[in-house]
Amino acid sequence: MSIPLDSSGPQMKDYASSQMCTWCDACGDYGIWTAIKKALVELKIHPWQALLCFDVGCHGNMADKLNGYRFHGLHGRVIPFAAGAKIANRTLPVIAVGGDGASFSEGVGHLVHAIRSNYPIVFILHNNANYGLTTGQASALTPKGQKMNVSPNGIPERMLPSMDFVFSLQPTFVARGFSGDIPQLTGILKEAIAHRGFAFVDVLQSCPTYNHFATHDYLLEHCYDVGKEGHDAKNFEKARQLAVDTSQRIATGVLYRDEDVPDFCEELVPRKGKTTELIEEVQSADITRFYPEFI
Ligand SMILES: Cc1ncc(C[n+]2csc(CCOP(=O)(O)OP(=O)(O)O)c2C)c(N)n1
Repeated sequence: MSIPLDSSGPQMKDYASSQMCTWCDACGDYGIWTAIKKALVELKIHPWQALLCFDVGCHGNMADKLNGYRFHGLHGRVIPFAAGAKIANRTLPVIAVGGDGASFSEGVGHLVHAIRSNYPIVFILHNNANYGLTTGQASALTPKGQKMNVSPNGIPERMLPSMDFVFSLQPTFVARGFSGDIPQLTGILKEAIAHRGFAFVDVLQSCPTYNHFATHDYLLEHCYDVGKEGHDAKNFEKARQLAVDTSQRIATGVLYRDEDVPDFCEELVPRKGKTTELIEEVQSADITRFYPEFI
């Protein structure tokens, strides 16, 4: 993908917004918010050179907490918005941000097709294992038996095995980060932005108000960096195993990457050889002659 570079580069303050953050004290959203800005700054991408798309939820409230081109859509629908924008203008890095509720329930179909289509966008999953904004209901990623606000007897359903599910769809980039490790997450996001196709980044985040099972301290104790243990991110089976087995330790870092698969835009025959982008080809057309047919 082509990332517009500017040797002068932005600074963190260029991404600052005048809106106050409203997340709870110690929410993992602060760490993810910081890592997104740091990754863009370190890649020398100015706020006007990227598009950030947000789902609805606590994470989605980031939409006005940073400066730049941002789109705040409907619950569960961030991926189609982001993919559409990317298809219209392939020169633009596009980052979509969604919660685990939105992404593995309301919008799970979009995630399936984004991976299958290999849309060249980054998808950051704010994985707090619950529906945060609506006050702590269970999501598909809440463990079975866990007591939640409106489930005092514990969750009756099995947890959706999200990573196994993602790997079953033949992804081209899968990473996992932790909201408490901002330097590592910044590096992961930089690699995701540079990836050729769809980059799935699962970020385990603390939710001190509603998630009392995978707390910041628990994640801090269990997460380790696979990059420091010599993991080969080309090894699909090993990556899948590392992603799925979190019983003893939780593998973080870039787990899997395949840069040899063409992305969705590269596969579009009508776009082959075009030097323009779709947004440059928009023309006004006179459709008044069709009115009588529909009135
Ligand atoms: C289609 C639809 N269903 C439900 C809602 C209500 N709703 C808004 S935010 C939210 C919870 C979001 O949870 P998640 O996606 O996990 O994000 P988080 O708040 O945890 O960051 C829900 C259920 C909605 N706005 N639209």
